Amino acid sequence: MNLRVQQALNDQIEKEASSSHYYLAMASWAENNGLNGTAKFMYLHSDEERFHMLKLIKFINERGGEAIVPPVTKPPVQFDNLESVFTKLLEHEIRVTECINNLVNICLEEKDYSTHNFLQWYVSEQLEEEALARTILDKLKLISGDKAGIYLFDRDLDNSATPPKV
Ligand code: OFO
Repeated sequence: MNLRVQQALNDQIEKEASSSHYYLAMASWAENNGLNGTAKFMYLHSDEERFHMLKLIKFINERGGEAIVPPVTKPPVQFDNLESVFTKLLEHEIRVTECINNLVNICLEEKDYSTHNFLQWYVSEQLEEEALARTILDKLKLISGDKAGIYLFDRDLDNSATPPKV
């Protein structure tokens, strides 16, 4: 496969692995702070990012390229509060969207239309993830640190979290 595209896809594998680890750290923090609904949401989100990584690995290898499994960097252990967790999640997703857009652009420059087509799934996924993060953050801003509100918010997340799409 085109080596520039392969390198860019391998870079994206690293981003998806880091995302999975980042959300795993958020899940663990939430679990340790009595926020079981948030923990469930983040564990599932972490699984989803791992699935995004696997999908890239398989795509590269199936096309005769060489996927590289990256080392993972240590994510934070502590977060200030729930609003800060979801603010970081949204900021992270916005950065990932920029990376996906850049990747799509490389495919166009290299005239690799099948990888371009494959990446459209990621383009839609990023739109959904950003929208979800914004909706959750809007709710947290309404609650504004109110303890009863946080209890109900966390319970709602517990009821709404669903396993990743595969
Ligand atoms: Fe992989 O979708 Fe979020 O980062």
